[in-house]
Amino acid sequence: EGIEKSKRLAAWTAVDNHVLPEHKIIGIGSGSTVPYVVERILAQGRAVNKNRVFIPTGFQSKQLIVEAHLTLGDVSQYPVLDVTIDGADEVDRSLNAIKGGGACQLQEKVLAEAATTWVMVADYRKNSEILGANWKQGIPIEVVPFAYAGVLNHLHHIGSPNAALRMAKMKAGPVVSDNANFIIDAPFPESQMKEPAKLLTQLKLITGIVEVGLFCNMAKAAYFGNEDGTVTVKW
Ligand code: DER
Repeated sequence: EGIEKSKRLAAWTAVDNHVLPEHKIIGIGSGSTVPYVVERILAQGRAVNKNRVFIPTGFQSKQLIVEAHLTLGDVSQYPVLDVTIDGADEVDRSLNAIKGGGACQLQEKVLAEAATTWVMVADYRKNSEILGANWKQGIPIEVVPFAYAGVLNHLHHIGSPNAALRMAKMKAGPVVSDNANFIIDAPFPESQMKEPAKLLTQLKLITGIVEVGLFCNMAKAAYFGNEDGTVTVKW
């Protein structure tokens, strides 16, 4: 239906614009939009893809690459990538993003920084002016299990009284990330969300926090598929 079509539209447009024949080391993000990225890369044909290596941003991303019979690589082997394409939970007018809805933001940020070009793809629901306008689940924050209670308490006192541990649905207890850590979802008021880089710095200094789902000043472009079949590009 409309949302899946708009995800595919964003993904195909981004691949057509940014995954060129000369690009050999490709980062694949996580979530429900990136399967359309892989689909479009496969459509470029075996000849170009057999000379490429694909780096995952987590178990789901790795499965996508393996199931597409694309060559799997490791970021420790390829510390610099030509291009990484990833999803987003929300993107503001300055290309800052909330990520981590899929609890993959640590490896995603490593591959975003490793990429010469980093591009986001999403459906129209993610296209906002200010972070938090549509994404109400809060900022996903990866924490070491040992420290989660103290981090929660700290967040409660610096603007996120509703910060909470992300509990699993198909498993008893909290969600455990691909890095064996917990996720806290921390909603902050607009006054703090309108300066995401400042909030990111503040949060990164809290002991026990491994990575924060705010991606600031990193993207070259963001592509949003719209219900009417058009694509909005922010850069
Ligand atoms: O966890 C993430 O950051 C993923 O990129 C994900 O949140 C993107 O969401 P999607 O399923 O709407 O593509």
